[in-house]
Amino acid sequence: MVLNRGLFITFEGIDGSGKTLQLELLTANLEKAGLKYLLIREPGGTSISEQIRKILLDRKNIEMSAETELLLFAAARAQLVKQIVKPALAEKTIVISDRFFDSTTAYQGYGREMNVNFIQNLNDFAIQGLSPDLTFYFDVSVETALGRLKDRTEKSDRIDLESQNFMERTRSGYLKIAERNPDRVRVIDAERDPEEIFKDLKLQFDKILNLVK
Ligand code: Z5A
Repeated sequence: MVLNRGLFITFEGIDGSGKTLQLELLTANLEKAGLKYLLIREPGGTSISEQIRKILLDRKNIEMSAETELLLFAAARAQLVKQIVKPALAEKTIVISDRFFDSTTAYQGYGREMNVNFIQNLNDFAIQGLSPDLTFYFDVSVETALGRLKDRTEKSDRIDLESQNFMERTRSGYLKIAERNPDRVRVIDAERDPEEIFKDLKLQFDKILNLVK
């Protein structure tokens, strides 16, 4: 694969899947190897998108409608893509994002049971022709995820307060996304120990780095 721009990699999974821990392990590894990368998270990553993040995750905003939530995630992403991701990729940077458009399809589309086709069109509008080169989806059962999160109740945000059924629908949404995008989405069994998961992730990541070198 020869890319005339940098590499865009996204990490996805339900809350408690351990993707953030894996991101930390991966970026520590990239630093050791002296590779330049840009780490971003969604929603967020620009001043405007971080302001939107606060509104989205604030537990006080319980009255937020599903439509408002969807549009705010899309708005935060549109700003991030235009202001940060596209310029970084044009400079051949490796951009790694903790969540991207699959989160909207999985959480708002499948979790909230909104129209998935409409959401995909909205995602397309927000990303202006950009798509990740590779997505790592960390798959865990809802029971495992909840077990990992049980000590985190005080830090819970508005979306963390959703029901177990919502999490089940979101997880099965992710599995559908992976099935429909086999070239882009790699499913990682995230039920294992962090070290074992990382070995798997690193192997796959190194392969893609070698391909674009
Ligand atoms: N959201 C949305 O609805 N629509 C969208 O379009 C977008 C997002 C972009 C953002 O929250 C929320 O917005 C998120 C989805 C929604 N809500 N939910 N729910 P965030 O950015 O604050 O957080 P997050 O991305 O959901 O998750 P996180 O806090 O970064 O957690 P994580 O990545 O799932 O896992 P972790 O922090 O790496 O691990 C969780 C715990 O498990 C921690 O104590 C670890 O030490 C432990 N852990 C990790 N791996 C393991 C293994 N392998 N074994 C045992 N224990 C482990």
